[in-house]
Amino acid sequence: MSETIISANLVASHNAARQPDLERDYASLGERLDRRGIAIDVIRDKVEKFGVAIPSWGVGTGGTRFARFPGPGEPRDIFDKIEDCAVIAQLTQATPTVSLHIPWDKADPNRLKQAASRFGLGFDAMNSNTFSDARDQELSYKFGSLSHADAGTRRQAVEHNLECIEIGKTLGSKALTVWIGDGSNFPGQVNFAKAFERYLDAMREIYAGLPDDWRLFTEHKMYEPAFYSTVVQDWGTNYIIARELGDKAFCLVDLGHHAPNVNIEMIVSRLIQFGKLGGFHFNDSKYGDDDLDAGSIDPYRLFLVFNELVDAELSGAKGFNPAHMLDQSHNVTDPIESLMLSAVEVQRAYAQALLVDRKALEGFQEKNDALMATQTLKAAYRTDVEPILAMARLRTGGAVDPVAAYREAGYRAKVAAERPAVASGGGGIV
Ligand SMILES: [Mn+2]
Repeated sequence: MSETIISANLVASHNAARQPDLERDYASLGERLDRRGIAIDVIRDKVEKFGVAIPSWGVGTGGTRFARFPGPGEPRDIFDKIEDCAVIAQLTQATPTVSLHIPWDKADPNRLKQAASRFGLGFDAMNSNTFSDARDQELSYKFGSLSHADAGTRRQAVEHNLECIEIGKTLGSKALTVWIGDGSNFPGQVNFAKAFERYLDAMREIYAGLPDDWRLFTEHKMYEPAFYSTVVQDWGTNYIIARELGDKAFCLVDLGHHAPNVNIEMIVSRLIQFGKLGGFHFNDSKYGDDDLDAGSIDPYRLFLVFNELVDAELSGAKGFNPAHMLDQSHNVTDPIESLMLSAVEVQRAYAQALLVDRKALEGFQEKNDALMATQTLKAAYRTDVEPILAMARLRTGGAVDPVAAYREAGYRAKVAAERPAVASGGGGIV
């Protein structure tokens, strides 16, 4: 039995007070879904099994390139971060794993494993960092890493990624995510083709160091920090990378890493169709890579992404096994609260997508009935699935209302007393 950080008695009394209303709401929704030929318990079971990883860097307060305003009780190190992640997992029962970032989270891997398993947490994909310089690093990444003009700098970046794999092996991770900030800020600064060729050569070396049961995720991002050209800037480039490297290489889609108005759900469909969808970094944005909470700006888009994922799941698309992870920056909210609600939002989109009448949708598509086809999606999206999500949490030991339980527990005030405030800290977002 894993340890819990929030008192189990507190969660139990929180739930007891809400259970009668929840049971009525669940029964009522169950009856309405039954009329649509949907068994509510089947949806709930799938939601209970659905997990999304928490990024270790997400539990600290984020910032912008102008400033960072630290919050109270920020984690001081990876062990504090693991405790914050344990709170999120306990109350939502939706985040069974943590995704580590090296070197930010560097510590004795056996200690890390022990700290996480105390709370029943596992480790998701490892994340390397060659977009900033670590302390005591010999060569700088100011002008790039895996695509750098200098062979020595590329070698250093390759070695770092191989080290991430080694650490991950001890932790039980099964994937490495690589995102680089390489690119240029001025026309003419970099030769596009040469930089990409150098990147591919370096990635081939990293790929060669991957255990047989691991996957390599490459993450594209249109711009920032390189504001003129970026080496891995779009899904087309990312697809080329995955195809060039081999069967263990897949594309990772961060929802904030596209141009405005880009049809992300169609990109997702393409990657599924050609067996190269590796996983997601969920977040939301209004303008660019805003890294806002999942579903906070455009929940319908999140639903449409999940519509593609559920379609692939139900049709048994070959090799379909995407990794789910949040990747957000919390500048003005309590990161634990934002991450709890974001995990729930991702579950919500999944549950809604499970409600799509796919047979009817296919019929409308075949008959070119655009209006009814789109209404079929809307009917699923408009369904308030909150009772399903809350019931899943209740049954698995989470809190019916995670934020309310978290506030009742006074966790933030407690850790604020234990963890001294820091003026600034690592808050990079990728
Ligand atoms: Mn990301």
